[in-house]
Amino acid sequence: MSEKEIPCRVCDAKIRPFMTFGPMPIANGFLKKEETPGEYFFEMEVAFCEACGTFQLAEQPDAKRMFHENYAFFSSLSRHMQIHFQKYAELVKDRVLKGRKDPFVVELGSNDGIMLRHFSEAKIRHLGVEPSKNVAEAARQKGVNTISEFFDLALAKKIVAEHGHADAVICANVMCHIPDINSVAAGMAHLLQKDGVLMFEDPYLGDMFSKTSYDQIYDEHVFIFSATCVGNAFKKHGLELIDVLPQPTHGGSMRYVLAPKGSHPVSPNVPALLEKEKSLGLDRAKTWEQFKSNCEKSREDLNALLKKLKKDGKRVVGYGATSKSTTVLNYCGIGPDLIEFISDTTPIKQGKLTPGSHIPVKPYEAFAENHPDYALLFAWNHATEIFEKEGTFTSGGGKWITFVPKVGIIE
Ligand code: JHZ
Ligand code: SAH
Ligand code: ZN
Repeated sequence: MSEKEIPCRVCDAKIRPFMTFGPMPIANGFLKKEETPGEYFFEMEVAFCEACGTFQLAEQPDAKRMFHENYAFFSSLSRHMQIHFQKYAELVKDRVLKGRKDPFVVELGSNDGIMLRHFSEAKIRHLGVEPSKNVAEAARQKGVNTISEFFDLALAKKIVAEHGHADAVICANVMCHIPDINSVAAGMAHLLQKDGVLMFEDPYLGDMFSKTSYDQIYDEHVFIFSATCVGNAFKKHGLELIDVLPQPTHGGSMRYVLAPKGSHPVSPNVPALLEKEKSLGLDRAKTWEQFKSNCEKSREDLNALLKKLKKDGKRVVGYGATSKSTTVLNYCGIGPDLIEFISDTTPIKQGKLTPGSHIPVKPYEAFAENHPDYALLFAWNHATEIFEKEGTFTSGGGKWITFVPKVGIIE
């Protein structure tokens, strides 16, 4: 336990970091060789607040260092995620918008328009709030109305003044990125109609614990949420958790449905999940001590496996230069001596080095045209989609290495 005391970002209780992952660069800060001398690092410590059940980073780099005109994550590159967001949009239309006159939908972190395009195509009034200008522009190209701003209470007021209140506010993998959750929750309460609905999904704390998927923790993810913490954080602002819907995406996520208190019935799923989180001890500091030792074991095992393969003269490359891999590589101290390169389909990442660990990122062809002996699956959350298309790698004798839930070679 660190000496340092910090205020909990949700409830202001005094808490202490229980673990550090060491100095970390910007997870999506892929860089050229000549940029490596000035590379930015912060100490990535995590803390857990027992008073409100919130898992959080002690320090997060400034938002503008992470989200800008060269943001490296484009949502639409995964075919399975395209289908996921089409279904999410259908659910919002059916469950929230049906029967409403000229409804208005706002999405935060709308990225390249992967979800909002389904509202745009259906001619539904919509607005994307997307501060990273390059991905916002990709969304506009798809006909998605987008403003490049960071959402907070002040922006919520501006949106209401210009467009009126929203029937639905939707988000995916963005709520857990915004440090001032009280400003966001107050902004949501202001933005929503009296009977409006807020839906958001993020990687789920229960999955991170059970799978030791510590790679969900990086600069952008200032929170790893549970229903306990979300319920507490939004209650103060008059919003009530009315449903929780587990999702298989991003290694196990939870979709939270909230609404102004008393405006909608509360599903029995909510008390059931709150009870389950208690029985699993997700709200206790002791659990996070266990998580810490699970992370240390995972780090030892991954290093041992990669060092053995190197000694045996095997070629190992990485598959998917994910944000998550920045945590794995820097926490485990793995560099280009153990991993030859990482293959990734994102043009803006290619030809650059991975943050901190400085492993070259190469286009997919570098993998496909010269299969290695082993591929370390950094994009493990997309395993189904990837295995579907990489049959020739395994049929040719190639093997996958994973580290979630345990380090090992997939036989
Ligand atoms: P992927 C990002 O996380 C960052 P990351 C962010 N913080 C977040 O929460 C989630 O997204 C939503 C490549 N790829 O989805 C594309 C292939 O090369 O796991 C991507 O660079 N071949 C906002 O970065 C990366 O892998 C493929 O076949 O951890 C996947 O990144 C596929 C499917 C992907 O998100
Ligand atoms: N929803 C997409 C994109 C997630 S990436 C998906 O699930 O695939 C997270 C996005 O949130 C980034 O594009 C980032 O620019 C955006 N973001 C970060 N801070 C934000 C804020 N304060 N308000 C709105 N969007 C934000
Ligand atoms: Zn707290």
